[in-house]
Amino acid sequence: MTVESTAARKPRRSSKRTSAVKTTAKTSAKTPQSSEPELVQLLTPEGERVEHPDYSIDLTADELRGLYRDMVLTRRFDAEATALQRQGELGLWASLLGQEAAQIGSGRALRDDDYVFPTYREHGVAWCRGVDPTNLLGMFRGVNHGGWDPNSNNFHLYTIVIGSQTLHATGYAMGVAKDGADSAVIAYFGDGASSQGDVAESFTFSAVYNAPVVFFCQNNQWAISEPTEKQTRVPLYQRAQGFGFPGVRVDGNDVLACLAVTKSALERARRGEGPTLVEAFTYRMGAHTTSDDPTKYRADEERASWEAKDPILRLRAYLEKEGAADEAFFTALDEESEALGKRVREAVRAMPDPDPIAIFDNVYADGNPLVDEERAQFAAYQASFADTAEESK
Ligand SMILES: Cc1ncc(C[n+]2csc(CCOP(=O)(O)OP(=O)(O)O)c2C)c(N)n1
Ligand SMILES: [Mg+2]
Repeated sequence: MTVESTAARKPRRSSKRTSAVKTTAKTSAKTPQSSEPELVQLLTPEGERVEHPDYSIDLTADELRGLYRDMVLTRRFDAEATALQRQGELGLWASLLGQEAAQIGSGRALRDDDYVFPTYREHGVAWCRGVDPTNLLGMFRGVNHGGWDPNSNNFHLYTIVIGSQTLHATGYAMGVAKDGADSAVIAYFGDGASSQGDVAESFTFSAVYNAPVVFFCQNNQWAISEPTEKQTRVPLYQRAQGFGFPGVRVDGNDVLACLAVTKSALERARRGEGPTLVEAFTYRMGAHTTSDDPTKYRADEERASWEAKDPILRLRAYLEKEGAADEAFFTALDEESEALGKRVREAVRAMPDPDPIAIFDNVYADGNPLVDEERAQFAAYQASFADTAEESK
């Protein structure tokens, strides 16, 4: 079962200028393996454009380069964060390596007035929303509880409690509908989260209330050390059918397909037709977090097979084949990447340690007697060290 296609766009004439190259498909899409469920793909791992009967996309060379730049910079930022954790600058990091296309494709499908509810791994979506990457790192360094104002970019704070943000998104979407707005809401979650009761509840509520929400599941094949087979007996996108809304599986390593499918689902939500489940079929190339060692539970061959489907390499192959990007573009992007890495590194190292007592701030909007008591106890405890320091003088 797939969602409806986006409205057919007017075919554009291709120009000789590379800046106007079209992403017209040259070959017909085939289901990757006949035994596998349908998977929407517009760009093969080899960088060939293919057609899909329900989804079309028509991007300029400029837009294609933009998607490529987003993915490259996101990957560079992610690599820097992993390195910073290894150097003791961050307590933890959850890498998005391998999931750049799912995040940039879906992130670029959004309008500014749409609202995003992420997990803890949506660094690429944050990038698309204009959240400064350095703001993502405060929580992972342990110096704040979030790091940005969700309402500045319509990008909610990272959520660690697995699946809970799908309920927040559903409630928010019901509010959007009541306001009569035509914006949409998107909730990100993982294959593991799909087993949570919260996700099932949000599917039920959003379906019966026709909430304008897109459920974007990045099936990266693993929930820490648990494979997807331990989450479901059916392909995840088919779950939606039982709740009464459409589900679609998209090649999560194909940025064009992720963009087209998410756009279509968002438009459906805007039209008041209710939720859609998008299953982006992808792979977590790195560890679950920097605290995890995936060699303990998965084979090297599996990772290697997904390396051949790399989302960035396939778009680069396409850009080069089409003459849509030249060496100067790639060189300039390399330099921009290094500058981003340096900026992030310096910003993290310069983050001031918070006053320990600040942990009690913002627990309740209007204060709470128990929290006040705990704050006072902690203040006395801290003051006891000052006395000791005085005595030892
Ligand atoms: C309610 C809840 N249960 C358990 C955990 C511990 N936990 C953290 S990440 C994770 C796995 C999530 O897997 P998935 O949803 O596939 O997302 P991924 O990490 O692969 O992006 C678990 C079980 C948690 N954070 N919250
Ligand atoms: Mg997962």
